[in-house]
Amino acid sequence: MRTEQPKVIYLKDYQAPEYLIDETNLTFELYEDHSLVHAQLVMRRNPERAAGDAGAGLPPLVLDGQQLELLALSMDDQALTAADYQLDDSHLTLQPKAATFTLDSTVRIHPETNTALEGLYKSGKMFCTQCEAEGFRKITYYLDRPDVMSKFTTTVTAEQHRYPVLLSNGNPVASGSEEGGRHWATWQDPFKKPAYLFALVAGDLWCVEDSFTTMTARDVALRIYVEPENIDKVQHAMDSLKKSMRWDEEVYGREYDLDIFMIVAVNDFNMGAMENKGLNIFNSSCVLAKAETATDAAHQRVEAVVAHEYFHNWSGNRVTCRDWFQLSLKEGFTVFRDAEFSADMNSRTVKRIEDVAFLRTNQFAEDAGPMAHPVRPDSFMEISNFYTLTVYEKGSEVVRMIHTLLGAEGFRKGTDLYFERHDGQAVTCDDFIKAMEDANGVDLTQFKRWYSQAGTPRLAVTEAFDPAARTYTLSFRQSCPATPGQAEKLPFVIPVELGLLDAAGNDLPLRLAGEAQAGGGNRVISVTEAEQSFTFVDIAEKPLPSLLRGLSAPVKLSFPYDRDQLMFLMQHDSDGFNRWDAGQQLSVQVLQELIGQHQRGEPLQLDPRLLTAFRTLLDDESLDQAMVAEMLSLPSEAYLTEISEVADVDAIHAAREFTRQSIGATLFEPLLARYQANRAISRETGYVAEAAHIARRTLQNIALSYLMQSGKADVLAACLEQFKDCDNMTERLSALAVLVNSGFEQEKAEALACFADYFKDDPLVMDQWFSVQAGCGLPGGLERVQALMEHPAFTLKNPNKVRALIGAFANQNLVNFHRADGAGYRFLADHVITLNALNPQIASRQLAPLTRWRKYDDGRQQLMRAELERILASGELSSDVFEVVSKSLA
Ligand code: 0A1
Ligand code: ZN
Repeated sequence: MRTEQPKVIYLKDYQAPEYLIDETNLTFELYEDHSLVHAQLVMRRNPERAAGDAGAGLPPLVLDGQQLELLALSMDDQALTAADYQLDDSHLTLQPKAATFTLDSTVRIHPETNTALEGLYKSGKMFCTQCEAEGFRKITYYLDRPDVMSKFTTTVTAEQHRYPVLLSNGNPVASGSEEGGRHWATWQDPFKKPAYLFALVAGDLWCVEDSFTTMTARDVALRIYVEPENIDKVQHAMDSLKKSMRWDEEVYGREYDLDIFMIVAVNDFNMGAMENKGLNIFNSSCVLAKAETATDAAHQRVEAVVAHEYFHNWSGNRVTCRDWFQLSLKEGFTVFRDAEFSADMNSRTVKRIEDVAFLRTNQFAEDAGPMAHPVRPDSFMEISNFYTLTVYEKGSEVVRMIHTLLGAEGFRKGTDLYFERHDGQAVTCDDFIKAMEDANGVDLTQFKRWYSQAGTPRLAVTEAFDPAARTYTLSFRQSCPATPGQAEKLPFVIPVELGLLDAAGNDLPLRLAGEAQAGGGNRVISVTEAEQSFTFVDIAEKPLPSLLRGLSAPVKLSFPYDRDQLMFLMQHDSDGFNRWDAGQQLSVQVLQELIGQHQRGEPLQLDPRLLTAFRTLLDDESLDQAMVAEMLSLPSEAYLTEISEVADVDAIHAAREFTRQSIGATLFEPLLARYQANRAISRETGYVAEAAHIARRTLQNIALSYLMQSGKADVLAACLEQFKDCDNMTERLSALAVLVNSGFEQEKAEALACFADYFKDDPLVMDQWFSVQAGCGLPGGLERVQALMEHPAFTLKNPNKVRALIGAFANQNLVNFHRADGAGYRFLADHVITLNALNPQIASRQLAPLTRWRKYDDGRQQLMRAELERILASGELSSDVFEVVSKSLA
């Protein structure tokens, strides 16, 4: 906890470390009421910093350390006493006498009471660690910064009976028993690494074992460790791991480098997973999956997260970050890598649609709020607050744009050079860009503004057709709103992938004025100036532009399409993503019209063209069912909020619900036909994990949710049949969600009770049960959530539970959370205050919805601010919560 205001740390103050640690030898003694950590650090003066030493002597050694009880300290085998060092809350300072020395320390720590889940802690009965970003300093005194890379050898000792499995990074080198029922194991990691990649696990775990033969024919043992009751939920993760390993060899030429690769599933984890060298630790929600307990979406998330963490072995571990401002160096790049992997394993277009919908709803909102920051931030108080959508998702978009600009081959040349040049180093985003430039002979100076300027750029496009000259001109005007600390922005490099459609919907061959000949019908142009025009020649009739295909840049594009043009694009655009996007734009226009009607107190009147467009989709059996499902999904309330100047929560909810009802009523027949056909196949084949079946189930469940709007008894019967008679969680949970959102009170209560009874011992399934109810937009949402907080399966100590109930309520149940009397805000603030003391990282993340107060009407603004102020005044705040609250109120 903080006693004074946390310090702001600036990128511009970066200095290389004064000392380096060549070897780190750790011994852990794990006990039930404390643990001991012995560290032997083989250290030397950093030659880079040694220039002035001859005159000035050696600088002090300042080690990081928090919540450690120092029991013994010696330098070169000389015991040190309190007079030889200074100790405060977060540092141990001492004076080396020689440029090389060995430091030995012993500290006592308390994993058994560590609820922050950072450093060494207990999750249930097992010990585990989480060291990124600055958790290692809670384990021992150290230079806890990513540019200090060391070779680690780790010995773990523990009671054999309770902790038969003892793991750490690298390869196992020795093990044995001790008297008194204890045993030990030693692990050695041959690769130098920063402390944030350190990991240790001790527990009673079972594992599934497999192997992988690398591109150079080396055999790697693969092991996934779980608590015994989960051993039947590991195969999907193992399959995903093997696919990831092969894909990284094929697409990036990257081979795995140790003899063993391990994954451990833990129930209490702040994030999704962690890429510790050779020993990935996963939130169990991102590794466990089987058809009966995990939805299709959950299976896909497991596949993506397994890949993400595996890919970090090169983009993050072999080449790591110099400092935490460079976080996107590893995260943006690795998200891009995992997104491309998922695109290759599943439907590329659907993956892109999902990612863009998420980016637009959530990252764009972050970039427009008080915590907005560049992909490479230039200051922070608490680094844990910067594991953000901007660093991850926008960072990935930035890498995607480089890929778009250089092409797949040029990009690969760039990554080859990057890995070759920087293997074993801790580097910067500039180094990444430099490798791209050098490998391709290009200048990315202006492009780098994507790393330093925050905010979502606007790109307004207008057209001019000259029939006499047969030219068609697109004029672009870019701008970027001010963000905290950045009033003025310079123009970005915006790659715009586009096509021009003729009256039949075909892409016209494209030739820009001045070019010798026409190319294909799809190309990328770079908008680099504040205002810039591009003229296409040989255009006989006025075309319809398809702009920013695949969202080729993370910007907000506007073009004055009318609804008929959007319907045309929905049907004809050769780019699947833009067909979806045209549908979204049509829906947005229609919904915004309804929002206006609601605000003026007029009767709601839905533009029938939306229904026509949806009917066309349902009637065309040749379309990919996954695409149909995506296109039938209306923009979420959260997205409608993001694009509103002032969000009218009630009007948005009313407009969207009205539209859903109209769709259910008007398109009842075709929806029912699709539902019945697809459900019949589900019954016939049972659960099949393949893409076509996933698509079919998605469409089936969307159809069911619309059909249920009718309130018809037949639909209720179908829903109950699906709920009871299916063999998988995808169908069961969808049916449950549809029931929960319906007015069939008795059936709803029975289904919820029956589900909870059956799955009460499976925490991940219970998370889904909480979420479905937390997200229900019917009146009384807050009271339902408050009651669920008392449920025996709920605990504030488990981050997944907090996210499933409190997080789902505040982020997905907007009408209830934003209740006009502010009770939703009070509820959230109360729990943030409690969580602040238990788990600061989780507390600060849950705060996000309150930070968006500027989006709402005056009354709500005041209520939200009042809660932020109440949190600020509530006592000792963690740096995590303090930073977010104080920046939100600034
Ligand atoms: N590097 C991990 C994310 C991660 C970050 C912080 C954590 O603890 C506070 C845990 C995981 C990843 O990108 O997957
Ligand atoms: Zn990552």
